[in-house]
Amino acid sequence: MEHVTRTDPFSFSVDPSTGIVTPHDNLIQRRLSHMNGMFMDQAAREAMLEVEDTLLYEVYEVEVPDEAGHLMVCTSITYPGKVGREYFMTKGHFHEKIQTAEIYSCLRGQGIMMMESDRGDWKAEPMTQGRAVYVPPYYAHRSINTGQEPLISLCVYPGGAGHDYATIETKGFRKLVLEKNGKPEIEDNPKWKSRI
Ligand code: PAN
Ligand code: ZN
Repeated sequence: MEHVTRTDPFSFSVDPSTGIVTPHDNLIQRRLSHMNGMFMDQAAREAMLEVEDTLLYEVYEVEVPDEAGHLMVCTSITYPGKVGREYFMTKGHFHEKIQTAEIYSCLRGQGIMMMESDRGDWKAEPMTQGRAVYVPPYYAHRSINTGQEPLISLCVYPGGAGHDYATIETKGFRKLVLEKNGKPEIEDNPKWKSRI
């Protein structure tokens, strides 16, 4: 794969049905085995893992300098499915520079962007084709696919923002999105730990 750090003007294409970016520099693939302790139903996850290490989501990245002034750009593709009652989702993270925001422009699918601030405030916004979500500074964010097709977004965030995964890995999100009577429902996470 071509690997360059772009500082000259350029353009790229985004296939809205697959989320594939052309050209791209990195492809991140996250599977069930990478999501240790993140889904509520551990037994359901283990039973699934015995059969297959399912691909949950992918990120196609365009490489630009990871420094202030640039805009990091990627697509995020979360596949449909559930672990127990919980929909497939991304790990979720705060930005390392917590005062940096992000835009998710949804190109395909149905889902929820779960956001939670370092003070414990939370908000769930719908993700659907043609709708964009603004993730403000100080908010962790996770995309959750509640539909039947891939949930695809184009993400843009400041260079140098960085990713803090450890906080969510250890404390979780305050709210979970679980299926109840065939529909997504927001429920308290029994394992959530306050950051304050
Ligand atoms: C997105 C995310 C992408 C994958 O590009 O990185 O959706 O989710 P996780 O990073 O939580 O695994 C973004 O928010 N970048 O900052
Ligand atoms: Zn982010």
